[in-house]
Amino acid sequence: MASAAYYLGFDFSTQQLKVIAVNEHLQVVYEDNVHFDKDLPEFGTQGGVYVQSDKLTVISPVLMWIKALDVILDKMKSSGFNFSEVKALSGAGQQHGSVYWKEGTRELLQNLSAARPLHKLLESCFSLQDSPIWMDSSTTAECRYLEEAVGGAQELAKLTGSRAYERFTGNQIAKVYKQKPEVYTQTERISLVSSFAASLFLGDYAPIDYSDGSGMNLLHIYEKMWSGKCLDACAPGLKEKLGSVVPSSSILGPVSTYYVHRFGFSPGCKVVAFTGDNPASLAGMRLKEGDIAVSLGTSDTLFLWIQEPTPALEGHIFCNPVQPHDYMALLCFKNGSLMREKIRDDCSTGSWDDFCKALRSTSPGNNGNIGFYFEVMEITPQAVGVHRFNADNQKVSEFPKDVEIRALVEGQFMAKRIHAERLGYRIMPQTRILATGGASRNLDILQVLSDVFNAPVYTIATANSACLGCAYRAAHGLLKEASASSLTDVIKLAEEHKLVVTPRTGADKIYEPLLKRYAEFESVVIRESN
Ligand code: 5FX
Repeated sequence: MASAAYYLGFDFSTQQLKVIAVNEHLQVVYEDNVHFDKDLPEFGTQGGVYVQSDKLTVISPVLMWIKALDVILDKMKSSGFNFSEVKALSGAGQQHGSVYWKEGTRELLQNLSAARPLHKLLESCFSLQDSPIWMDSSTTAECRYLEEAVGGAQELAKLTGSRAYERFTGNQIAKVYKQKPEVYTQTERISLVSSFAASLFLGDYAPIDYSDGSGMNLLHIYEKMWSGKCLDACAPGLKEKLGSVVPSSSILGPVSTYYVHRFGFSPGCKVVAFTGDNPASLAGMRLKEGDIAVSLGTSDTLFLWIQEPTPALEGHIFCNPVQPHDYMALLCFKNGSLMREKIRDDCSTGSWDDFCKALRSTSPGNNGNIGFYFEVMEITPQAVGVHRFNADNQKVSEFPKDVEIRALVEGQFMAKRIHAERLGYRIMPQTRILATGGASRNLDILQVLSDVFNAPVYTIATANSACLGCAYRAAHGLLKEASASSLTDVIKLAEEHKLVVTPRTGADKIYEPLLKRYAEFESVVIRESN
């Protein structure tokens, strides 16, 4: 019998460690997880983190992540998973978090004894036991300093893809250097959660990949090199501590002999660079050039595949994890389902059926009526409150209920299109909108999405998309060596996305002028909110 080929994807996310194995047809053959709070109660985390008393500092214990890896591999072994068939593995980590390896650890990593679990072997290898993670917002001073050092927020965005954000790693490193200089001095290597996890498999320090590296406010996203200006503004001697950066689909080397002896991995099993969870999701959702994924959840998130980005003060541009010459953008809108549910309750007595009837009984363009609905301070754009404008461009205090419902849904999607285009996104003839999340089950909402973007909408299942994306990336990393194929070629094997709606004829003519007006009113709303 021909031997199987398995590819493993790991996801070191905030609350749990997940693993997925796919076979050579990219079908999932194994899935498991270790939940930090529940399965590793000895660390006493809540939601996988410790929130400090200032409520701004949020950290996670590094050894918890390592122990979770011990536990998940033991579980796989006891369930009979055949590690010897794994041809390649890759993984994802929550973005922005940083790990501080103590002086002298590289040698230890290179000589791991297979007789002991990793968390015992690496017990005293970190100069910081608790890692700052993406939920941390304690570095406002460092952010302002960095922006000033490079000539302003827009300049920093032009270099690194984002203005300074508290959770971005450069600002976190600057805080460690300032507040704990002895820790910084003792540190031999600083990893992201992703490259830290890759290092565990590699038995050596793994380089940071371009895509996750873009979430640090340190990487020049066009030159794909650390920006000297940014490094200097954060801490001295930082370049040496960060190591090199590599394309996200690079093969880093074979798996450490630790895994060969302890779990029966093949010595030929390759470790493909790990990346951030959002870039990994882009791979898992199987986005292609020009595609856009819209996650319609509590908050709405947009993942865009962009070729020529124009970084702005809102949103993030990352190097593309799948195609190294391209980019991806991430945009977050806080008032997503929260707002849709509020208007459903106010205007259609809590019934989605009535909400949809209202969408069907009103026409695209809403006869020129436009609304902004931000129950809480929005991220994109920074604005708050409810603002309504009628066809004569006058501010009005209310709309009839069905007009209100359409104004909300059209407004939410027009904002997405406008902000996507500001980041350099262009709708192309082959563009697909991949919709996911709770509201993607509602075809009338999706019809508006399709009309506003003038593109077909497909629905996709995204449970564990980061983890699955890494199993795909592991396969791609290996196969591209042999045949120079793209991830798109590799994932042809996976199930097709389902086409659910196409734009109505003439929608583009209606929304073109409306989008212009929406953008103008948005500036008014931002001014009024501040
Ligand atoms: C992205 O910029 C984020 O901060 C989060 O989505 C984390 O990656 C979650 F893990």
